[in-house]
Amino acid sequence: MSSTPALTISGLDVRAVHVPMRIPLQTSSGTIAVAPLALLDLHTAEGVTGRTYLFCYTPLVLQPVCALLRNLEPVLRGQALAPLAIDQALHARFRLLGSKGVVGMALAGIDMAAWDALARALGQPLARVLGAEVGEVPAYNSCGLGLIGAARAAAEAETLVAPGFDAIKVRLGYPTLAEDLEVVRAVRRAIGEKVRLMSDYNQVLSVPEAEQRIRALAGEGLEWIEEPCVADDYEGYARLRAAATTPIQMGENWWGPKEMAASLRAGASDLGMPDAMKIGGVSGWLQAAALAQAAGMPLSTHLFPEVSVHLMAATPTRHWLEFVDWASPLLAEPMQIRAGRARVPDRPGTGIEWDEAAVQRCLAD
Ligand code: SMN
Ligand code: MG
Repeated sequence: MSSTPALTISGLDVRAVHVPMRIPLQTSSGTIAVAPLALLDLHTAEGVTGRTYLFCYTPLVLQPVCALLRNLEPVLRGQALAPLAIDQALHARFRLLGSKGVVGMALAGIDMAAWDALARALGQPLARVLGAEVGEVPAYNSCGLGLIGAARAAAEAETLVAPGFDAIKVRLGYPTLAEDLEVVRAVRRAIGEKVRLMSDYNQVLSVPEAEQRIRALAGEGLEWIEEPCVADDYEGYARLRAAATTPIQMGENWWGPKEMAASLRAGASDLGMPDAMKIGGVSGWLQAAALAQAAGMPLSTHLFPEVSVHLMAATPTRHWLEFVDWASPLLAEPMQIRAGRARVPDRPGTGIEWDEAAVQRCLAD
């Protein structure tokens, strides 16, 4: 029997890019028209390279994330490529500062790139290395449908279902409940009864406002109502949830599995949707998937569809993959969704390869 040699990390290349979004996203906390991405290439002495990207939300944070990653390169060089051990050691190194925010983003990037390198070295898709089958997962189209008013939202909704999606997400949090209702009804008329409609408030309501709006939306057939209030008010969410008939969704702001565990203990939501970056990369996701399994909670993903499709395949309570195409312009083989389903790519690792010419065009520094 042959054995695969252990790998040793030899370097980390980090590049900052600004990728124009096909459909800019207007949320209740501002418009995102350009995706600020940090691209990671984690090299090993054996010639295998692991890749991933981080979505930095705002250009203001892109360079600090890249600078921290570059500062970590000497720490990583010479380390054995064992993602769980690296993750533990890096979190220990930042224990006094804490590992949320920029630190958490950088550590998650290293973790995702390390898992990608490991799976590539084994010649298997990441999902298979995690013990999952390489199959399909249901995906909803989350590109666009920002706060653009009823008429534009209805027209955009039609373009989002056109490629074969049977689920999409609309952003809410207009100044009035009447406008929220008008938008939901206009989108529903445009897509018909069969398409599932998720909704997202991006934390804009107070708990009393949320109670009122959630009650008013009860008959609209929404698949879920996401982040109605500030994300860390787990007690407030528990009160809302007790009064709601539509499932309450949250999780994209759980910084690590411990925050998810606290949210579950409080009974804050019916559904969970950790973000692959904020939850702590692949290593953090594995813990999140176990927590969800123990709690019987359906788990969806947030952004990063290329990595998340592997994570979903390995999640016993898998629910919906959030599809966004924000990194697609940089990828040699962008993710394809067929009939509303995302397929785990049957390639080693996550399947992320850069389109180098496109990367060069988008370089931010
Ligand atoms: C979202 C995430 C990231 C940027 C803008 C909006 C949104 C979602 O909360 O869940 O897609
Ligand atoms: Mg959201």
